Amino acid sequence: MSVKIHAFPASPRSFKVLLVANHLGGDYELCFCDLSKGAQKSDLYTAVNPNQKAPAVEDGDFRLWESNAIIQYLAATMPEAGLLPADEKGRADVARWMFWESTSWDPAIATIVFERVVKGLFGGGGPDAAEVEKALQKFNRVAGILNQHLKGRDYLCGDSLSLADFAVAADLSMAEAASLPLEPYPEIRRWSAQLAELPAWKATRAMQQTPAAAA
Ligand SMILES: N[C@@H](CCC(=O)N[C@@H](CS)C(=O)NCC(=O)O)C(=O)O
Repeated sequence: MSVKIHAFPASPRSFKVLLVANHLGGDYELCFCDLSKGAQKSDLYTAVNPNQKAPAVEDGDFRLWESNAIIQYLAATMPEAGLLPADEKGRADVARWMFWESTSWDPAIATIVFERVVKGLFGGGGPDAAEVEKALQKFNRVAGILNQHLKGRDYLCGDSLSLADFAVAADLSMAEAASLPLEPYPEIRRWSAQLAELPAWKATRAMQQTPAAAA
């Protein structure tokens, strides 16, 4: 793997891509996309990702955006890491949780993170209580599903770590900062604590703390 990863390590979607890249141990070049300075809106970056959002990847002249598509691509370049099951049903199971992440889990958490953390950091004012309340209701609905699924399981899919664990757990990288209400979900707390012990998680966390230094 030798790709350019455009990312803002503090944000959960960028965290997800860097986490997988770090786990795969590949050599990549981090291109710091400073969302706090509007770097995602530059002409140069817009040519890479017309959505003007991070993350994005360049592998030669191949450009890819959408964090789940990116991690799928990275994992596919290193099948020996075993993050994508070899069998159809196993792969479908991983895909199911990744789609669930982008349609249910990420939107609920992203709103809470935006209202409680991002707005404050980027000078957008205080949290909108009604938005937070709506997002918390969504969060509790989907967190209940995840918590139930994790009962008796170490990983989301099968008996080993997969891309699904990384995709879903990455959204919790801001759990503390955004005061996500995880107390009623012991299985989620157990599972995410286990992922947080991975060397790749620790390495990515360190990049989050000093994003500019890592760039
Ligand atoms: N579905 C996209 C979401 C990307 C996204 O919304 N990124 C946010 C940061 S986490 C962003 O770049 N926001 C900047 C903006 O909207 O101006 C993915 O998973 O890659």
